[in-house]
Amino acid sequence: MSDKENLQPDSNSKTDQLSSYTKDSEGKNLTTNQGLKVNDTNNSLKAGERGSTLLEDFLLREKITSFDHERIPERIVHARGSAAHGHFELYKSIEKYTKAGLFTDTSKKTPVFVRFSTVAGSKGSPDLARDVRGFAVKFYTEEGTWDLVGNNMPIFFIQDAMKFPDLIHSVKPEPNNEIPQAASAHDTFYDFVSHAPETLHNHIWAMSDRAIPRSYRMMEGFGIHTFRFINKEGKSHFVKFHWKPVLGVHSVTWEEAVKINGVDADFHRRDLWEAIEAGQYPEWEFGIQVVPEEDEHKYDFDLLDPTKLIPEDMVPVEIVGKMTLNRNPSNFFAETEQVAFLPGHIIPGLDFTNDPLLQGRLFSYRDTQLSRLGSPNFHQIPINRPVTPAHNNQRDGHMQTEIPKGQTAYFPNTLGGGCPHLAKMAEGGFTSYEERIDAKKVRTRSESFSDHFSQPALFYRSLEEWEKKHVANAYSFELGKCNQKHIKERMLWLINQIDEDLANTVSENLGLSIPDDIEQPINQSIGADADVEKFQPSAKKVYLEKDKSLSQAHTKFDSIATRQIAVLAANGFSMDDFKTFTDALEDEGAVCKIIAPHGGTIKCDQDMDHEVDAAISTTESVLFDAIFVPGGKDSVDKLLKTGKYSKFISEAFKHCKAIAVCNEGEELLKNSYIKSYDDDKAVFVNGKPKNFIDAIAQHRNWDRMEAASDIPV
Ligand code: HDD
Repeated sequence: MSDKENLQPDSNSKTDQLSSYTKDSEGKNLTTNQGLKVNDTNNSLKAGERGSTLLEDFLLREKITSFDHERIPERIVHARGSAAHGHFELYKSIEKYTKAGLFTDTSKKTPVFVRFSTVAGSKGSPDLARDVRGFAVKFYTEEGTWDLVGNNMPIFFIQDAMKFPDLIHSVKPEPNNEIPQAASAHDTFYDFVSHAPETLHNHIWAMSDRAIPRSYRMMEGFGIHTFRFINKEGKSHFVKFHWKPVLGVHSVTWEEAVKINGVDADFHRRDLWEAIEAGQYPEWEFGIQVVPEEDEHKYDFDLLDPTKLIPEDMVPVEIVGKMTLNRNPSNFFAETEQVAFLPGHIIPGLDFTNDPLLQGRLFSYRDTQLSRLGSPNFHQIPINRPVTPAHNNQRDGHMQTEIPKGQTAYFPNTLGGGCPHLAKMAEGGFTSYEERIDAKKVRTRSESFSDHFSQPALFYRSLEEWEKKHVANAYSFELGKCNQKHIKERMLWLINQIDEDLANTVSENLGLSIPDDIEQPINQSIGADADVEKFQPSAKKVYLEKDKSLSQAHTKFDSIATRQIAVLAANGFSMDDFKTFTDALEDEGAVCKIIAPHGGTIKCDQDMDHEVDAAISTTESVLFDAIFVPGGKDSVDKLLKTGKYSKFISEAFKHCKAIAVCNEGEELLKNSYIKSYDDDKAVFVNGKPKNFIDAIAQHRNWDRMEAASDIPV
């Protein structure tokens, strides 16, 4: 602990607390960890100029020992992640459902720390892997810390925590050769998936565009499990939690994802960081789906089954608050790496349900922090400290940093005045919801968990044609990467249970036929002596034809804020064109970047210097949302001489992005691989900035997808 950093204008109880732990070396001497001022940190102590290094060299030993132990184990899952600080605000009290302070007092701003992640890859893996994204939120409330540890998909792969190690072992790199990194497209994953039909729902989401988001800022978040809200009267309601991004839900295409991973493996990390640094704070609205206790058995699926969502058409999401991320961490390791999320961290007004996946998580997360952070005192690490004081009789352990005073460390006591004393419920004391239980102790799975096909089918039916095509391509890619024919055939049989057209397309791409007489996909989620017939997946049901919320075609398309626009220009570009477009784009919050044949500056036709944001050799089309080419003969002639500009614009067209060109700028379109753009609703030749802006807000012109697919870049 040392110098206080200046409090920032957006400070809150958590950032104030963290500031007392931050240190700033500006203007300070270099010292040892003991505060001894160091005169030379470049040379070890030697027996003569060319002699051996002395054991005595305590400066060398301290420096090297610290370095040798810098690394801690990476997270077993979700190792790759990025995080930010912010706050949560409540729009309206929901005290009829919960007594939690953050949900009843609209004047409160609750500090949050949020970490986004991929699941399968290592800490250094690329951001654009096809994968589920973690969406973990730590609410530092006045009643204690609440961790909502969710994902960007509303369901999970498995129904019981007991299978989690199997799921993860199957998707991680194969144990004999540690291949492939951050990829599910391999035999062991599909060996597992094809024998565990409960995975199919989350799996089809992972095959959809949701698994390759455009930005962390443009994806939804879900608590997944059904939780309980408990109100002041002690009444319980079931609840599912949702985060809805204010910028809408948008993704890149698989082909872009593959390229982005090569060009900028930190694409999502950089995007989050830069948006916050630029003051374009990411925001999500917080929504709840509430189901009264008495409706627990009303649905065609079991609310305790984490592989099922509650369609929003059946139970609408009620928006009750908003989260804003407005501050980047000061230190990646201290905050983003050391933050420890535990689904078991809850507060009065919330409780768990018997979802068997959630129940197992309640054990796993505390346990994993012990090996990751090394001590049961991980809650004392600044980022993990609650903003309310913690008092109990837990003591000692590695890296204890607190000095508890007094003679007693037990309860009850008289010598310590009975302190710390228990909290009555009226004082905010936590008690578990008194759920009635009258059951046999059994190791089994509920039969109500056996419907594995209805919801993947609902998801697929709800998608637009372009989304369906992406799903078919993803299955074809992933299974195409598998070597074992029997695994692919089993998968084809299962996909066929979801949708026949989908299975036909994938089978054609794989060059395999869909087996109609394979051994039934015996659900291996049962014990060796269980009644196999009883646990077969039940027949597909259609209780809802479509649910709009499942398709990205129905998200928000009303903003171009934070969108990255490449302005292709060289010396002599038209200042009028440039100003007309970039002013309009920047007024709407877009970020325009000049991509020139070289770095430094370029001159416009009015002889003004303009800073170049990137030389064409250092950047790629896939990093941008749209392209603008101002006119100016000299400029365009230079661009035409550099082949990469043609690739740049062709690629943007292929990926269905908006393109605007002015005057001579059209030559770039004519000299690209684009065959026809006359009738394209997102290509503008001497068009109005407003129309270009509207097209960018649409994210992509998917109507172009088929026509652009033969572009060879
Ligand atoms: Fe988990 C990390 C999300 C099931 C065991 N999980 C972790 C993180 C997220 C999730 C977002 C990263 C947190 C961070 O940023 O530090 N996990 C989920 C969701 C699940 C889920 C949404 C199902 C609904 N997880 C799950 C199960 C188990 C685990 C069933 C074990 C039985 N998860 C872990 C873990 C991790 C973890 C091994 C690794 C690092 C950590 O906990 O802190 O304990």
